[in-house]
Amino acid sequence: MTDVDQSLDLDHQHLLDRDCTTLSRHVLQQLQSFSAEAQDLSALMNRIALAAKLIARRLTRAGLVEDALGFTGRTNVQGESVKKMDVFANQVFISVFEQSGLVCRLASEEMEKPYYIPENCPIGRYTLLYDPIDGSSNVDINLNVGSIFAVRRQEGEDLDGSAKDLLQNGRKQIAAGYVLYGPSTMLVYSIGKGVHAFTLDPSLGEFILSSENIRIPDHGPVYSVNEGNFWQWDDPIRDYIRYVHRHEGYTARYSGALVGDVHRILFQGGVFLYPGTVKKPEGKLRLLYESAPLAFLIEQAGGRASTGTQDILDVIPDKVHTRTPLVIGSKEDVTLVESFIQERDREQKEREILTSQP
Ligand code: AHM
Ligand code: MG
Repeated sequence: MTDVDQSLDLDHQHLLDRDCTTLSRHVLQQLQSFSAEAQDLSALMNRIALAAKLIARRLTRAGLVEDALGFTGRTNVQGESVKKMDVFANQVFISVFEQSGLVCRLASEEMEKPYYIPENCPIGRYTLLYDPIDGSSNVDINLNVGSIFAVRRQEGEDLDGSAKDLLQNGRKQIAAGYVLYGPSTMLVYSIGKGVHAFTLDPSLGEFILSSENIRIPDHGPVYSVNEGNFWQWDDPIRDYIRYVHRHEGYTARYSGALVGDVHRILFQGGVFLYPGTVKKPEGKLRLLYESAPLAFLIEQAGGRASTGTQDILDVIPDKVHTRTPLVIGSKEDVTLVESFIQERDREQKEREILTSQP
């Protein structure tokens, strides 16, 4: 064999190796085991990938299909108008996990109470938490949307169906990630061993590894927030935004879909904020299936996620649909936002001390 033949051979080998790194194989490689739990996690991720492919297929053809776009006329448990795509995507996850033997319960933005799959419960010791379509307002205008997911072990028997064991902090998540439906469909996940991105190759119908061990920059130029809410924020958030307006090196990016905005920040650095507002003091985003999964992922990539005063992964929800303010992204940028809040708290304390003195 000549040198040229040999290097061609190596190139082919490299490309083939890459094409063979599918999601389920990657999970097993990460866990370095074929234990029952490793097999479960690999199968779980495979099912999530199937849901992602079904949703991506529907989104790709949405403008051509009857009844794919627009509102259903109903409102969900959060009082938000439900879109047909929300209902479709929610059902996709249910269908994909039925008869899987993997998941006993599913909890989602679109369902008031967790959905039980009784035939899975004797063996399926996991719960899937998910937001089937994140950024629904983008659906009808053909812009990027996402799905967000997390997996937790079921603790106890949950005989009364109250799902109390879900009301624990985000460190209980054993896997988390999102799917981004953009120019290509990407699935980004972590099982607590770094963050890895897969791109759907439509010709193979498989998610193929595209970036491994992603690290978020410690600081980045992007700040991502709905500035239309400026009048509704507390002073520290307004002060932070004034700060970025007055300093060189910042750029605003806000797509209306959290997954896309966080994806940009994961790769390029910066910070996404959805703080509390006058109308929604806890912000808009839900802890269990939006903020906590993304916090798990961003921490795994070396970033931070905070409510402004507490790490998101330490927050204990009081119900399945609890909301929290969210500040997520590069370490230094999240810490900077927090410093404005701490400064206000310090000033408040000083004032209290002064007024309490005789
Ligand atoms: P959704 O899951 O109902 O689509 O709501 C979540 C979305 C996020 O993707 C996005 O960051 C945010 O809501 C946008 O809200 P707003 O229009 O208030 O800026
Ligand atoms: Mg959502």
